This record gives sequence, structure tokens and C-alpha cells, in this order.
Amino acid sequence: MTIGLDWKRSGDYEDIVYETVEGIAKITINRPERHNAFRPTTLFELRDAFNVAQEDPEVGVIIFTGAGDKAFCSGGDQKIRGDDGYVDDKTHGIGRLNVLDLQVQIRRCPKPVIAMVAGYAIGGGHVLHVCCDLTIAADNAKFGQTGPKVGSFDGGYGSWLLAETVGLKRAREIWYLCRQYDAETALQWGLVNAVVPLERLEEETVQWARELLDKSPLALRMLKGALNAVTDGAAGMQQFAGDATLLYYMSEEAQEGRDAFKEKRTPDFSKFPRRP
Ligand code: S0N
Repeated sequence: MTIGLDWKRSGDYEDIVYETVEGIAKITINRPERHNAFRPTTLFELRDAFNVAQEDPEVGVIIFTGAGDKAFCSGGDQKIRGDDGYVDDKTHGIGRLNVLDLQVQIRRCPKPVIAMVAGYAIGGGHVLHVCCDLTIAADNAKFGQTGPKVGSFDGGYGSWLLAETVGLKRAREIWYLCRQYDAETALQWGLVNAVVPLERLEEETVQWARELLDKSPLALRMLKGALNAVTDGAAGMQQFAGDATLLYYMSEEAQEGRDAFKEKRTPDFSKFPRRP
């Protein structure tokens, strides 16, 4: 499944692997013995790794995946689920539902995030791929929700972003019936962008990443913000407005205001057009 790229590993993580090559960051959940189910520690580390990738000016695209070819992620680790969320040695005995923070972080990351899915993307793991910008699936991928079977549900992105992606009727079917869907069905439903043989999964995903790296990073940033803003309401508009301010800061017109303040003079905006 891996191709001959010289991935450089960094970070001191227990549950995940962080690697970079040629402007691409790859973040891998590394708990194959539990089909890459996440526990609070996994999510703390994922949040850190996504932050590292976002802050690294060399990184233009993030690939999010799971170790091995059996699962992308099987959701919350049911074996450490307590009575008020998930508990491990990093949670001070308090149950956590901290996958929600990661979902928001993926949405707000201004760089494209590609889910690279081999095997199961199930439960909270399915929601994570839905939150990613693009999904490339191996031909062995299986998709589905399990909430009503195992006593959980995701009424946030897991519900309405899924409905936006595949339509309301199909989102209801996926959640209510807890069936599993193969990669071809997911492709037909618009749940994934491409399906490739398992042995070509990383090669294809890296190819998509390289194509993204050839594009204007600011245009991609604005498009991601625009496409998310409709679903994310005020929070999405706040991010999009922040990006508009960033673009304005980069203009001579805004810089005239800054320079005039620093030079203790009246700003001269007369040379800037009053655009129709
Ligand atoms: C994926 C399934 C269908 C694969 O079946 P298969 O191929 O028969 O393999 P298994 O033998 O079942 O699995 C192999 C080993 O992996 C362990 N394992 C698999 N999944 C999990 C898991 N989620 N947690 C812990 N362990 C897991 C198996 O137990 C087995 O190991 P051994 O043999 O040692 O026991 C099948 O495995 C399956 O159905 N898995 C469970 C899928 C599931 O129900 N996931 C949880 C769904 N719920 C969530 O994700 C919570 C939602 C959520 O995160 C959330 C939403 C909104 C707000 C907050 C939250 C939050 O919780 O934070």
C-alpha cells in the first residue's frame, strides 16, 4: 500500500504517526489492533498533529488515514467507553467526547484534508472522513454508522454534513439501519471522490495531493471557507470574513492606513478606486 516516497517522521506520539514529504503531511491513526478506534489520547495527539501541519508553511495538503489495510477508523474505542464519554489515563477520570473538537479543526483547517480510506470507516470514524475535504477509497473500503446499534449518535456534522453530502433520505438510511456500504456504492452516492485498487491507494492519494499543491493556496483556502460557510453558519462566516480581512491586509489600500498611522500623517486613500 505504501509507495516509494521518503516520508520523514516527526513528533513524539503514542497513538498516531506524523510524516511529511514534498509539501504533504500524512497523519495516521496507529491502533490497528482496534481497527484504529480512537481514545481520548488519540484525539489529543491528532489535534496536535493537525495543528503542526496547519502551522507548517511547507505543508500544503494533509492526508488523514489509518494504519494497515483493515480500517481507516472504527470510531470511538468502545472498550474504554465509560458512563460519561471515553476515559483513559489522560482524562483524569472524566469522560471525554473530544472527537468533536477534531471534526471542527479539520473543517477550519485552511489547507485541504484528504481522507485516505482502506477498510472500515465506521461510526465516529465515518464522520471523520465526511468532515474531510476529499475522500479517496480503496476497493476494500466499507462505510457506515453504528450509533443506534451501540448506543450513540452524532447529531452534529455526523448528521447534517452527511445529509448535505448524500441527501436526507440516504443519510437517514445510513443512520437508522446501521448497514455497511461498499466503496462502489459510496462512489455512486457522492460519499467518496474516487475508488482505486487497495495497492494503488497511496499512489492515487498522493497524486491528488500533488495536483492540489500545484494550485493557488489562497484560492483553495477561500474555496474551502466558502463551501463550508453555508453549513457552518455564523462560525463559517466568521472564518470566511477573517480570510477576507487577510486579503485586505495584503492590499496597498490597507497598507496605506497602517503606514499613515505609523508615520503620524493623514491617510491618503484618493489613489484607490471606488469600485463599482
Ligand atoms: C468495524 C467492524 C464492523 C469490523 O468487524 P470485523 O472485521 O469482524 O472485526 P472485529 O473482530 O470486530 O474487530 C477487530 C478488533 O478490533 C476491535 N475493535 C473494532 N472496532 C472497535 C471499536 N470501535 N472500539 C474498540 N475496539 C474495536 C475488535 O473488538 C477486535 O478486537 P478483539 O478481537 O481484541 O476484541 C466491527 O469491529 C465493529 O462493528 N466495530 C465497532 C464499530 C462502532 O460501533 N464504533 C463506535 C461507534 N460510535 C462512535 O464512534 C462514537 C461516536 C462519537 O465518536 C461521537 C459522536 C458525537 C459526539 C461525540 C462522540 C464521541 O464519542 O466522542
